[in-house]
Amino acid sequence: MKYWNPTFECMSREEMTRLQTDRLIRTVKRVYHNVPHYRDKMQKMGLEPGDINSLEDLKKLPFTYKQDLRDTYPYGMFAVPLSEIVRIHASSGTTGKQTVVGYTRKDIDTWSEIMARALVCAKADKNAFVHVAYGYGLFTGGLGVHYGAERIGCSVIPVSGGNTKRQLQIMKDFGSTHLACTPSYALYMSEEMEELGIKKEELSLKAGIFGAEPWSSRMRDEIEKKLGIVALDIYGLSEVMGPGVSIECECKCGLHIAEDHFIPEIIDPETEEVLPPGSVGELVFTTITKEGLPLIRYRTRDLSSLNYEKCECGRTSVRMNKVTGRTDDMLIIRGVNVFPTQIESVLLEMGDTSPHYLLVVDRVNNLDILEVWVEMNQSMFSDEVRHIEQLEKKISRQIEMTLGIRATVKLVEPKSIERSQGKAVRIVDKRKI
Ligand code: DLL
Repeated sequence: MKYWNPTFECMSREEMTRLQTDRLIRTVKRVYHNVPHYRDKMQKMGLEPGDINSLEDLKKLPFTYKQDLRDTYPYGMFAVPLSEIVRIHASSGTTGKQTVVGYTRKDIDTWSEIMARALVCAKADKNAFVHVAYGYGLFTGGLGVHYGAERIGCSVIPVSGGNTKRQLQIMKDFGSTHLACTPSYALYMSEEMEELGIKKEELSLKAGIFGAEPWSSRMRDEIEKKLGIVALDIYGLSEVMGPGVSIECECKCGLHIAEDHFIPEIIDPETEEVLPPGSVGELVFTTITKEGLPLIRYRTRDLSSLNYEKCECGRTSVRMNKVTGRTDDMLIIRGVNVFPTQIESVLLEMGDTSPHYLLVVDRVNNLDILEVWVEMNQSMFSDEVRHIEQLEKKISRQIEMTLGIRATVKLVEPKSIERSQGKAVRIVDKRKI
């Protein structure tokens, strides 16, 4: 099987434009009538649904930001009654509150369809054993891949994350052919294999779909060599759908966007102007088939560029180049999105420290580690070491409870974190990806 759905994956540009235009017009009508937040925004701009008649008109529409979802937390931007929602997922917000996303039955169906396309790019078929080591739960990775693999008829092994030794045992014994996890976890697994004396020849792995964090071609080479597989990049974000918004094909030169469901644009994040194909800028997506949470011109904060040239694989959908960075300060630590402001909220809530802190991120043995340096206040500085250690543990526990990531907290002397003249420097990222 070369394609999952050639009708849509290999559509001519003219047909795609027609389809997108038709779906865009319908989406704009739907959000205008069903989502007060969009109606207000459009009315303030003097826009009515009737003003949107072509893809060219897209740029007239207002942007949507993560902040909009926060302002309407949890369900304010949903475009259907809650009785129509069959699934909820969530991802990190910039502070305490999560960004909540909801899916109707049709949305889950669409998501399964695009994930099936993605897995077919990695040559999965009915005989494949798809080992899902993305986390299950509010994160979209686990269930997203799961439903796509079931749609094809693969045997899904829903391992979820963690317990690497057990993962490897299962992979060996159950005959996993396709691995889905973050690229850094794939690399970590390969090192554990060396440690445990498991040879890649003992596994049945053929391919992997790795994403949820940025990774380089150097990292791809290493994963492919160590695991003896084809490693493909998969991109997505909860707000837009989850994994599967775009996927690499065997040509490994850009990720095909499921354009029949999401219209991409690249903008200059400062001027907000739409940039011509090929330019690097911020990716913006408009969903054109989603029912639960349709989003108009959603600002991803991810940096990439678009390539409309024909791909050798035969798919005609536009490709986005690998994401090279972000326009904000979001960190991805072991696949978990972390905003410095979330850590700041935890520190402020606990109130025992000064508000000067630094996040030090590194990658040791292919696993991300996070250290949070926090300045003690004067009174604590004279305290006993035992108290200081207790507080470090307490903060660390609180961070894990709130953000779901483990961090080593180091209380440092007052005034020891460098003060900045301008914007505070909160992050030292030592990872070489
Ligand atoms: O990470 C969805 C996903 C799950 C994608 C599994 C791929 C595989 P969020 O947790 O909402 O969703 O995080 C979305 O992660 O805006 C990017 O910054 C980053 N990201 C996701 N995939 C890639 C990738 C999932 N392939 C945010 N390369 C996005 C670089 C990626 N960054």
